[in-house]
Amino acid sequence: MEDDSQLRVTPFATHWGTYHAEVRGGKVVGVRDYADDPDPAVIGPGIVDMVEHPTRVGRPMIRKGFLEKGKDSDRSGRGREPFVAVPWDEALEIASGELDRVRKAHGNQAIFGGSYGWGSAGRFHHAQSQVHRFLNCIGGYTPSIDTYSYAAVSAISPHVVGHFARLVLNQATAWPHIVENCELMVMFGGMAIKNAQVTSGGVGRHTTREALLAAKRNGTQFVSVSPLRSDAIDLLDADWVAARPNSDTALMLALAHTIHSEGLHDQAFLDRYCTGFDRFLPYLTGQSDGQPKDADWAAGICALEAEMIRSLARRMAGKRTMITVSWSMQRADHGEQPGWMAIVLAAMLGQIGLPGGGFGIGYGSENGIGNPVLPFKFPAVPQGQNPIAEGIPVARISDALLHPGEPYDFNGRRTTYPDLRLVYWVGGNPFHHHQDINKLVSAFQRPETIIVNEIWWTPMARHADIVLPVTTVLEREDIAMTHWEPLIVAMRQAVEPVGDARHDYDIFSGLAHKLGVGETFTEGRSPEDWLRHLWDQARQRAAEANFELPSLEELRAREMITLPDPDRHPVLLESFRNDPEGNPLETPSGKIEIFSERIAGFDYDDCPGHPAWMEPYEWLGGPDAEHYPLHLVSNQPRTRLHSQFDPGSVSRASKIQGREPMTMNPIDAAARGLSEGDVVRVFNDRGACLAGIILSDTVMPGVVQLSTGAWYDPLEPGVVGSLCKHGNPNVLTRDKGTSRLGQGPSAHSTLVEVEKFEGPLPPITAFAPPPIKERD
Ligand SMILES: Nc1nc2c(c(=O)[nH]1)N[C@H]1C(S)=C(S)[C@@H](COP(=O)(O)OP(=O)(O)OC[C@H]3O[C@@H](n4cnc5c(=O)[nH]c(N)nc54)[C@H](O)[C@@H]3O)O[C@H]1N2
Ligand SMILES: Nc1nc2c(c(=O)[nH]1)N[C@H]1C(S)=C(S)[C@@H](COP(=O)(O)OP(=O)(O)OC[C@H]3O[C@@H](n4cnc5c(=O)[nH]c(N)nc54)[C@H](O)[C@@H]3O)O[C@H]1N2
Ligand SMILES: [Mo]
Repeated sequence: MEDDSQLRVTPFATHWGTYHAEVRGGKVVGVRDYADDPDPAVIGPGIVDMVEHPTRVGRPMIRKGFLEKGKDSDRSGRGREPFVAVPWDEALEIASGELDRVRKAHGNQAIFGGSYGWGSAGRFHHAQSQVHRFLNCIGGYTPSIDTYSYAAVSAISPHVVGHFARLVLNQATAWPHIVENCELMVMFGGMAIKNAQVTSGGVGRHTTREALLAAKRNGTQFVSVSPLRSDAIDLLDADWVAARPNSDTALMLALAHTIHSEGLHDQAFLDRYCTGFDRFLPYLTGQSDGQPKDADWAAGICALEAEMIRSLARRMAGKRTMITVSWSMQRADHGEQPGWMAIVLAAMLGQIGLPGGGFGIGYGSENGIGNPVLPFKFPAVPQGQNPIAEGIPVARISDALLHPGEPYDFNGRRTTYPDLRLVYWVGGNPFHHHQDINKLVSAFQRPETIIVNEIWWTPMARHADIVLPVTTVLEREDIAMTHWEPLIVAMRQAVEPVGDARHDYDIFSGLAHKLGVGETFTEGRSPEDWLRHLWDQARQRAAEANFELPSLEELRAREMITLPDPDRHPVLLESFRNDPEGNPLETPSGKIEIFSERIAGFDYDDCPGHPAWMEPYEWLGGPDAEHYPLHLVSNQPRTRLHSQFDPGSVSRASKIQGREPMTMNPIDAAARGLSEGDVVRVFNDRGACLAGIILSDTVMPGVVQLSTGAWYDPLEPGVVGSLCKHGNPNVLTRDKGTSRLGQGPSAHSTLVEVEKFEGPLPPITAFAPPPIKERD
């Protein structure tokens, strides 16, 4: 018998790192960082007190009004009414009954299963795969298209250079080439090391910091264009270009203008590898609209010195230059433009396809970008076929719920929103991630039924009708394997499931059985059978690419294995450069499209046929700045992944009087009589939240920085427009697509005002469970 008081350590993986859980007496008491990790994430220990946290859902729960009246309940009770605990079988009976009712009465397209979100690492218990597979087994669902991470740039990328994930991300020039060859790295959006804590699917060694420092030692110079000095680590000695937020496209145009007007561009590269420079040039020079896009013009837009812009352009033309663009930049109004313009600028420098030159989109946004990608794909849980072809752009969820049947444009198509009656959300938290939460609250009062599988009482769970409790990674067996990282981890169960929590797989098996498709969903496999099945496939695929993977037994015995470095480290577009006719791009012309006939053919005023500067709907250079003079940077949090573990120790330690910290420049604070540690009200016409003040000159004047992820905590639950007591910036952001082309989220175009919060501070309630009633 195992001695219960002994310390056990078991391996597991998360999106932010690889760990051993320390377990004593059946409880998780600590985590140890992966020994070979040179730069472990700060996020790690946040998991320890979350396993048995009071916010664990624990038992299946139904909103009181829904339990009584089902689809005819008062839907404004969501987020407000108490929940009632019910036995598993009853919960599954009610949930499967609703799925069946909706698909029969309204068709499967009335079920929204897009269910965006990151869930947890692990190949089998992958929340999105599980929900999609299940819904496909019962006839399909309305899916969502693209990601919150990079919807705008991934929509435009195939028109101008090629598939975003397959080409721009997977073939990103690997760090060793940058270290060896890059002389100047110009980083639009900086390269926030806080974000490189994370890779979707798991991280072994955190390599971004050491790669940057190796480049620095090798003589690379850095320029960081960002509202935050902290977006480049101090040791890089980067030149900080504090351009007005959202003005990057204008800055890039001006760099291009100087390069062209001084004859520093590579005409031979443009002729051989690109189309449409001649159609773009009249815009650049001002021949077509009377406004040269020169440094003097951009200086006014970006609030920078024209001479600085000119000298940066000359430096870029004189060196092996890598232009990088963070994903943040395209989560802004007209977010399609900066990525496209960066490609055009790099094409004018003529270094695309050379090691250490050209462009990259997403270095630092995740650790995996710039890692040599494995030359084979790991298997995933098969999702089956979805008979419902039409999906909605991922960030159009509120519009879809509020405007069924209404038309909208998306990437060259004009279609209508479906009539959604039931929402099934698994592994995501839209009350964290979606813009304009007040609009979302009213949107989520529309569907007849909302089902959520969740581990914790997140704001999404609190706004559901049926909440089914799920296990954490520490309560199940899995395998972490992703082509971004050479480390494969046998994730072992550390503790028994907490309360009545079940795996998503078991929940969907139960629902599938009730709906008569149990066998179709499970294929007769237990979770362990599925793991073996996936691992067998992984071994086979690896073997075909000449990588040898051990048996599952051996993997578990060794706990984790590191695959050898692939022979080839990619240089983005190298093969195209070497032989453009033999290796044409997947664009209509087979070349880099500086002017796109296809995009021009869509005839969108918010995304013309070549990259262009268009004012964002809201920015410091526009009229709204008169009332709301501060630009809000709602970037990714350092202390957590999105909203995950917000009630955990690491995130909580960062709060100020319990509120999410907001960093502002001392000049702006002084103008408002604010001091470090004050609680403020941050507001605009869309909403308001509280936040705690940190003063720092690492934030440029005119900008405030409030990370995403504080659990939405309305003063008046369920009420549209309520103050968020805690500091979720998405009560302030606008819910508008980047353009009709990408329809991506545009959170980074937001203006606010800040004032001292007077009066007694309302207590935080998001970190306690909602009211729960026992059955009468
Ligand atoms: N203002 C603003 N908003 C933003 C952004 C921004 O820059 N600014 N960024 C956007 C971006 S890029 C993204 S990717 C999104 C992220 O948005 P999300 O991915 O929705 O955020 P998470 O907090 O990671 O939500 C994951 C949820 O899954 C749950 N979960 C974890 N494991 C499991 C599991 O095994 N099963 C089930 N059923 N649930 C599980 C967690 O408890 C958590 O509630 O946010 C977006 N929102
Ligand atoms: N710790 C941690 N890491 C994460 C995540 C997390 O939640 N936590 N989430 C992961 C996910 S899902 C994603 S998609 C990536 C996102 O990666 P990014 O999109 O790169 O991340 P952000 O933190 O939103 O933004 C990076 C920086 O861009 C700057 N910025 C904002 N607006 C502008 C602008 O208009 N111009 C310029 N020049 N700069 C601007 C901000 O100062 C910000 O710090 O991060 C991943 N990494
Ligand atoms: Mo993301």
